[in-house]
Amino acid sequence: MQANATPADPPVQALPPLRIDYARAPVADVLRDGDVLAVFEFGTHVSAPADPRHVHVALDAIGPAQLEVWRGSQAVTCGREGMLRWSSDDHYLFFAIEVDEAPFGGPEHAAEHAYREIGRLLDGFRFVSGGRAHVLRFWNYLDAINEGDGDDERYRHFCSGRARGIDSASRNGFPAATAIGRHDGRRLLQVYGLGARLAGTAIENPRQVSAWRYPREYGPSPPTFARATRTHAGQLLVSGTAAVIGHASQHAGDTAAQIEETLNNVDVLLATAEGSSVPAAGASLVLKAYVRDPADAAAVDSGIRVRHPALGGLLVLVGDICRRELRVEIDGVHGPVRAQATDAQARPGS
Ligand code: 3EB
Repeated sequence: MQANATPADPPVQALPPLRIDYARAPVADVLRDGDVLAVFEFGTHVSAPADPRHVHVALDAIGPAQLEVWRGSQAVTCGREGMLRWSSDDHYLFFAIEVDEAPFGGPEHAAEHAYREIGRLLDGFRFVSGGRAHVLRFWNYLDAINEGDGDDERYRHFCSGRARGIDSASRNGFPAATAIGRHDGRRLLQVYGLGARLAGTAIENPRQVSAWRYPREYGPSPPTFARATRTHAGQLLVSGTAAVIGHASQHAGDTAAQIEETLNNVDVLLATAEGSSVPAAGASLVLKAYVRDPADAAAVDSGIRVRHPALGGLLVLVGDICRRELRVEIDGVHGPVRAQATDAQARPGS
């Protein structure tokens, strides 16, 4: 099959890309597909997930889509272990945990527990090949993220616990991450993430101080995440990105300027990552935006579409960003998001 390969042909990908889509559909219909690794349902309505691959996050979505769907490329198996849920197509590992803060006395010890539990799953999990899972990405959602002053802010407590618990889950360095606040009043810490058979590469933003090097003024424990992870499938998993330059928030009170600065930071990450590898053919960009004030949603939507007219997908959610002066945060994936590895390999010339 590769007999006619020339140096111009893309290398056969050792890891097929994760497929990511935003949709509005009944969750049960999506879960019937055997290639579905995870379905994230956004909205402040009541939902009681029964399938290990289904996560409900109580952040309202603006616009039609309210589901994010991850698909693998082979049959998916899934299960539960204690508070954890997981699924795998034998290339990727999805995992999720929800921890009630009450028995832990708040977000700090809940976060430490959540990350230790994820670490235990990762220590025990093996793909069929016998290989371990390497974490590429974490998402964190907690209630009232900005409540409490100074070092007593709930986000800072969360960071301290995460920093203590994350060891086993960050054997290859810190992965990309997002941390966003809900306001549903449920003191429930939700952490989910993605691992893969092959480790990713951390990418930092040259315009920003690495989060794990933030100075003391931002809290006793710096946030433990990389600005992005480049995967072996040629995808760039972009962390929650905001209007931060150096370590300082920019354009307080000016949403339009924060949108532009945030998109500048996303562009710099894409450029920095492409400098380190061959850009993926047929790359597309899929973004999720979080707005503190729903009144800013239309401006965020149009600001993103003007800068990225060929956008492959956009989901705008109402959520709190972990610094009070920040009004918008954007995360996403760049790369062959919709392509199916099998198609690309079957028709190399098309
Ligand atoms: C920042 O640049 C904005 O604590 O996991 C962005 C992404 C932010 C992830 C996290 C925090 C986190 O510092 C905040």
